Amino acid sequence: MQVNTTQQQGKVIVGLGQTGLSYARYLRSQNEMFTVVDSRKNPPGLQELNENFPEVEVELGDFNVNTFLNATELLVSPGVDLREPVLVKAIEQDVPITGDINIFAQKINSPIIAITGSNAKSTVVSLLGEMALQAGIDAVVAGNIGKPVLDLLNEDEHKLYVLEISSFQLETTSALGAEVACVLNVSADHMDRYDSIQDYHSAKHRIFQACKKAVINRDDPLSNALLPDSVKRLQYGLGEGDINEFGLVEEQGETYLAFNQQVLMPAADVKIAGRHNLSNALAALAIGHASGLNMQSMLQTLRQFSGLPHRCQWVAEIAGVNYYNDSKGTNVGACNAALLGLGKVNNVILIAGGQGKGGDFSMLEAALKAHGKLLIVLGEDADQIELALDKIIKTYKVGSLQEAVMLASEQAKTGDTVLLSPACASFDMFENYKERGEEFIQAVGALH
Ligand code: UMA
Ligand code: ADP
Repeated sequence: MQVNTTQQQGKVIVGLGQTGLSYARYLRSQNEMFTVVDSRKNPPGLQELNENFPEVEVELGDFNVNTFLNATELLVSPGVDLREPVLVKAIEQDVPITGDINIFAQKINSPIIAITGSNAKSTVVSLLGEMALQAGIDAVVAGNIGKPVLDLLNEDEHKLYVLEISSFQLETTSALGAEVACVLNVSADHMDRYDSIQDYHSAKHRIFQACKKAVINRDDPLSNALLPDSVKRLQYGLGEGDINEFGLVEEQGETYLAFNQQVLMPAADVKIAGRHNLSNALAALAIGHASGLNMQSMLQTLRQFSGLPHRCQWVAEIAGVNYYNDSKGTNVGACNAALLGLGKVNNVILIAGGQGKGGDFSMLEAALKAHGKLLIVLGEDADQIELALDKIIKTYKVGSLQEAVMLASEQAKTGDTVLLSPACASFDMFENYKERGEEFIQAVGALH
């Protein structure tokens, strides 16, 4: 009798990057049979898969619809769009689809702090990870920040999981059940992946499914969750706030972080710079408080945490000009926050550009009018940025980051700030945002 091999394939891993490899390790630990598919001919995880799982069948190139329809379950990587025709067909035919966060949440018993948002996710989850450690709690940070969550299942169960979760990961998550969930903010990003901002917003709000407590950013109505009364809510924002809320208060000319309108610590003692980072500090305090973290440990962390590289990272002062690397500013909202957070009156030379992901660059008009001195654009969507903004600010187009830094240094005067905050993804010219940031740092170093 001829065996129909497609019916034997069991689970199918879609995408062979970091998540795909973590699915493979997980399924192996469960003694499950699986196939791996990737629409690229030479996906990043191929060598590792071949070395560690030589017997596993791998299908590369155009997705084969039969593989998808015959799967007992599809384990989808976040980079793969659920609007892919083969996935649409599989969903229509009720083939079960899941993602790594979904599987993880069903396997562990310890509480999860779940954080999403268009910007500030990595900063806030890192702060919370540090706060928990400072309080002596065995916590681990994972997810979109870089460590695939399923790899945590190979370790002894930790006491607390602080997860950065992207909208892509939330699309395949249906039963998170976080102890505390938060959408930090929503502004247009990944508009090449979503049909509308509403779809993007809906994906983000899946983080609240079955959560016990929700933390809401008062300053961003799109972070507000529609939840039953049984879910406790805690709010934060840059204003004073109400009873049992986190905010900022002014006393004798000084700004303080506050809870319940009572002073906690001077805002000036928060080590990470810029007003947007005060919002991030308050977010971490609110989420940490809702999770039961000790207040003194949290405040101590805010005094010590110096921020992550590539996020408004101070690089150098040369001839009275400060250079900042905000390569992780990969969308318009992030660039806007960096301009508002670091800029003084018309003293910022902004270097922007790359892959715009459908973002609306005209949203930068007000911040550039207030803080911009010059705009230098490069990369795939340079023309689009120039078209949107050259009527309000003098704009130059260049061919490389080195050229941009050189031009910026020639145009800058004492007291100015040169800011790389691209408002775009980096993949047109660089491996990733880290490589772009490193090149910027090198180019600034070469100015000495
Ligand atoms: N692939 C296909 N077909 C497609 C798209 C992708 O086959 O149409 C394949 C690619 O060929 C590649 C594999 O899928 O082989 C890559 O998978 P992936 O893009 O899901 O990336 P991973 O390596 O699994 O990394 C993912 C996250 N990447 C994305 O969401 C794009 C990482 O976030 C995350 O750190 C990692 O899982 C661990 O959880 C990165 C990211 O850019 C940092 N995230 C976006 C962001 O922050 O804006 C959401
Ligand atoms: P994410 O993980 O969501 O990308 P990061 O913490 O890595 O967030 O920060 C990415 C960029 O977002 C930073 O480089 C900065 O430009 C911007 N940013 C940081 N905090 C905020 C905020 N509260 N609101 C808007 N943008 C922010």
